[in-house]
Amino acid sequence: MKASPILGLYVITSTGIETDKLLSDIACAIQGGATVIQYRSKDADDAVRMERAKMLQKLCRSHGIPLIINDDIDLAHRIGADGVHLGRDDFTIQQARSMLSADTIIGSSCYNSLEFAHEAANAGADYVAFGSFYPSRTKPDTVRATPALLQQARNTLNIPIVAIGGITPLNGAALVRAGADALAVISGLYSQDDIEQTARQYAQLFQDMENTVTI
Ligand code: TZP
Ligand code: MG
Repeated sequence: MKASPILGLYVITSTGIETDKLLSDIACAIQGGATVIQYRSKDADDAVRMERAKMLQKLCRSHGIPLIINDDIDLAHRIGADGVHLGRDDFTIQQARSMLSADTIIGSSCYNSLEFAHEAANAGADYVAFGSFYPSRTKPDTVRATPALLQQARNTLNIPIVAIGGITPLNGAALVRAGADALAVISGLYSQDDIEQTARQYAQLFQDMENTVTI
């Protein structure tokens, strides 16, 4: 599945909800235009994580979009996930690559560090993520990244760039213009009553950008 680009609306699962709700929220996000899903679990035990990951994988596969597992290389390996996303405190990219198949997508959190992003790219990361760009309800204590950093990254990296942190359909346009290939979102999506419609608004930002570029 490596050919799948990390491009567009990248939706991360919500925590602290039942499996049915988790799946139905993601189904709505996909209907609205999500193009990448990440399973991020901070609360469930191993058995529940495995069950949820497999169900999400089935859902994503039925729509031809990649499922990325946050942090947990073992889980990614066991279900044959399309990808894994690593933070600075998780495994290194080299360790992940040695444990996963060559075509597994590996993403790396780079916070606000272009240097870290270059290291990740050189180590074989398939995409990098920067953030938080705006105050994040999900991760209030993160460092702040800027659109200028995205522009620099755009000019010096040739792998997809993901922006994360407090992104809404309103403030996301500036990040797409600055060079983000994908917007990763949690609360900006789930805080809204209509997840499908909100996902559509995020997806529209990429459509708008395409229209601007081709005019
Ligand atoms: N990494 C940086 S900010 C963040 C993560 C996982 C949380 C993003 O969630 P939200 O709710 O879209 O700000
Ligand atoms: Mg992590």
